[in-house]
Amino acid sequence: MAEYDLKLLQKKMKEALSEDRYEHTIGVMYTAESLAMRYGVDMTKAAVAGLLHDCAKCIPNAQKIKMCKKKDIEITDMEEKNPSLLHAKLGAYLAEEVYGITDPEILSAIRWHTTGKPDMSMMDIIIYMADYIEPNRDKAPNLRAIRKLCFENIEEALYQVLEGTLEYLANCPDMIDPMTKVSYDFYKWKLNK
Ligand code: DGI
Ligand code: FE
Ligand code: FE
Repeated sequence: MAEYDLKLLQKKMKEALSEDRYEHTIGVMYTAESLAMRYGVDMTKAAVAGLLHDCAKCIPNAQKIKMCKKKDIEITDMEEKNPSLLHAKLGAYLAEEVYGITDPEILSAIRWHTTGKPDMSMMDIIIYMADYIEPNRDKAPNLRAIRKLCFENIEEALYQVLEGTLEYLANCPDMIDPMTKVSYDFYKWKLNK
């Protein structure tokens, strides 16, 4: 069983991220731990995934592209147009190669935290939702209700957030990442909507 030095990872994130992004990261870490308590998943792994989920966020976009090309990480057309989307897959790569994380559950949660994907694991869902509801967030609509719902029925909360993301992007449909849409379609089907 891998041991994680959470304090050391925190220190590394403080160096890698802007002040605001670091505050957000700590919020996601604690929120993910709370959701892990509620849903019976490994709290330490949730904390590590929360801490590292945005580890590539503050790399300038041009450099994100360069790094992906150098490391043979696939860049989709959508990511080419909107390179900030790359921070999820580049983050999973850095979590493994730079921060030494080998656990597939943690790496998957980082990889899919921006678009989601169909049939996410509970760890994936927890990081996706903790990112959305952590205490420093204040812009999303309906946050009060979504926060409460996360602790009652997290798949329903996930569905509502995916729906809201698509609604938000509805006036610029070519900005919608295909993965966001297939995630939404999957949960719409799964929850009989
Ligand atoms: O990195 P964070 O800001 O903490 O949060 P995040 O990783 O969820 O990324 C946030 C941005 O990603 C937010 O502005 C919404 C955007 N996003 C999510 N799905 C899509 C998307 N942007 C586009 N263009 N298309 C999507 O499908
Ligand atoms: Fe992110
Ligand atoms: Fe985030």
